[in-house]
Amino acid sequence: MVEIIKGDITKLEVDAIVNAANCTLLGGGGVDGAIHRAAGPRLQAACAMLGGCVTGSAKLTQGYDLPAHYVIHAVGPVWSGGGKHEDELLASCYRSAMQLTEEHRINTIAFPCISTGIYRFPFERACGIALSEIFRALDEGSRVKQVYCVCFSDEDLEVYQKVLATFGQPT
Ligand code: AR6
Repeated sequence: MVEIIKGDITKLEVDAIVNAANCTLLGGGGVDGAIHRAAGPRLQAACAMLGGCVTGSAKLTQGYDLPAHYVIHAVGPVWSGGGKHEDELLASCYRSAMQLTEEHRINTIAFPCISTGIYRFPFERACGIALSEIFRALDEGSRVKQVYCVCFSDEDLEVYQKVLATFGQPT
């Protein structure tokens, strides 16, 4: 089941939340900053051991002080017009995150809208890519039972739900 919800991803009681991180994995602004603040300093210490992460990929840590058990740190592309493989790199983030759910027995997962804030990826386009990859993983027999796509504003929620409706699943 895929649900689009509005809220603060750091509050969700799920097996894993996904972070919109950068290549250093050492924290930043936006949802990354919020996740690091809520998880406490042990998250930064764990991230420092990971040696960074390439764009389009993802790495996993514990959730520490978060209600979520794990954080999957995914590095989305910076939008620079669409000619630098941004679509493929964003899709690859979602695929990498869904792959980690298989390896770590994750049944419930929440994604923020990766790359659509500081990295400026066009929002509606990002929603379509996210849902394509999420539904592909579910169709291929993923163990995940529940996926939340978390929006931070009413406007984003409305757009994301409109895109979900085009995938044939009721909102
Ligand atoms: N819960 C859910 N969504 C949120 C939250 C929250 N607490 N806070 C922000 N968003 P961004 P990016 C939404 O900028 O574009 C960092 O510095 C926000 O409205 O967090 O991938 C990293 O270290 C937007 O829709 O991530 C990188 O350097 C979405 O989360 C860079 O920003 C993603 O916005 C990554 O940029």
